[in-house]
Amino acid sequence: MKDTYTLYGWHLSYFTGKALCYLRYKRVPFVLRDVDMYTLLRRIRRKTGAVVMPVMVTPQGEWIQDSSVIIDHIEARFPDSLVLPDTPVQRFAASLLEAWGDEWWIPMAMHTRWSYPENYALFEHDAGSALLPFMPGFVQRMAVRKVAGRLRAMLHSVGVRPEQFAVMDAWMAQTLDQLDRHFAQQPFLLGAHPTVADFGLVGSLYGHQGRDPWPARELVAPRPHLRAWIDRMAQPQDGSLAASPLLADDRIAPTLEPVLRAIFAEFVPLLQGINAQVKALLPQLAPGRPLPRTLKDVEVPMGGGRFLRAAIPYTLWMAQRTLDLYRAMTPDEQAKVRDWLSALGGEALLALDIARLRRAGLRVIPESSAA
Ligand SMILES: N[C@@H](CCC(=O)N[C@@H](CS)C(=O)NCC(=O)O)C(=O)O
Repeated sequence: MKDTYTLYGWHLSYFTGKALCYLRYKRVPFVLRDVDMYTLLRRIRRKTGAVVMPVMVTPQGEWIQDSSVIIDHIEARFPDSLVLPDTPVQRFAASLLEAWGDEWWIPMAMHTRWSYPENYALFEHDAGSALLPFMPGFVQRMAVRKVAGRLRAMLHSVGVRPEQFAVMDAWMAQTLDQLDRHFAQQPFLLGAHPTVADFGLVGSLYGHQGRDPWPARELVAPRPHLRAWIDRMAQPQDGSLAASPLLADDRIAPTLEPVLRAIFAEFVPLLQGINAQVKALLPQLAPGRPLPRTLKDVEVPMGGGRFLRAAIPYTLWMAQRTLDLYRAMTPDEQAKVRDWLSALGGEALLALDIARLRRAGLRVIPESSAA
């Protein structure tokens, strides 16, 4: 067991699903350990400064928090089936899709779980036995009620507000249809093996829409190609998958275009809105201080409607990762990315101009003000 990694998390958890599918695909020797109350409130808090999951512990005893940093860590040590494409457009698109899957989908995941009471029994069972494995059921249920209360308290902030349900439902129906059509043609988002794009998107779809009873039955089961993709992501049976190619010539499948256009029309305005608030705050921020976890509301397009959610500065750190990949490219590669972006209406992404950010748990610290 000396080379074994430990992933602390729950199947219920968005970002645990992402890290879990990734570690399985990479064939990394690891065990998934449930997070109990002591681990969540004491060990993880002490090691990472946040009450959060997933966290991965390396064979050397290092605690790594954040699914993207977990992926970075493993990619550097297991170079066999890399999940960031080599070619410029696919590389940039994969990273952008990861950020979108991680951040844009949070309201969808929270809505499909918490707006439908029938999902609670699974949450209560799984979270209860994970949190307090040796306690009687009624004590477990009390502990779960507390955790559920904490999560429900976040609903308004992430945009899960009754007056927005119709817009979210319409958006989800349309996007899930687009993804179902795409997966009817392609095994994964960019071709025949998964990339960070797939791991980002599977966060919401594995633990929430794909596993909670209401959305699994009402949203995912009617879309069999989407269901099959979630299952492929969760159980990558075939070790030869990594050798299967992405689309040739740095192409992106036309079936993904509607999704990408929506990202440029919706997610990029979200980034712009968050960035504007962060810029306005910078002059008042003491050096080395993290930005608040959430700021004021941002209003963005969503499908045919409008959507309000609180700005989360962390989201800019994910966008910074994508823009860093662009900055590291040769001028020729950058030109290819720019051409691709302008064909899909996405040039504004490159003009974002984010103040350099460092991550600290679930928060970010502007480097210009860092001590
Ligand atoms: N961006 C982080 C996010 C981790 C995260 O938000 N985890 C959720 C569970 S899926 C959590 O623990 N949230 C607690 C909180 O937001 O206070 C990652 O990629 O790992």
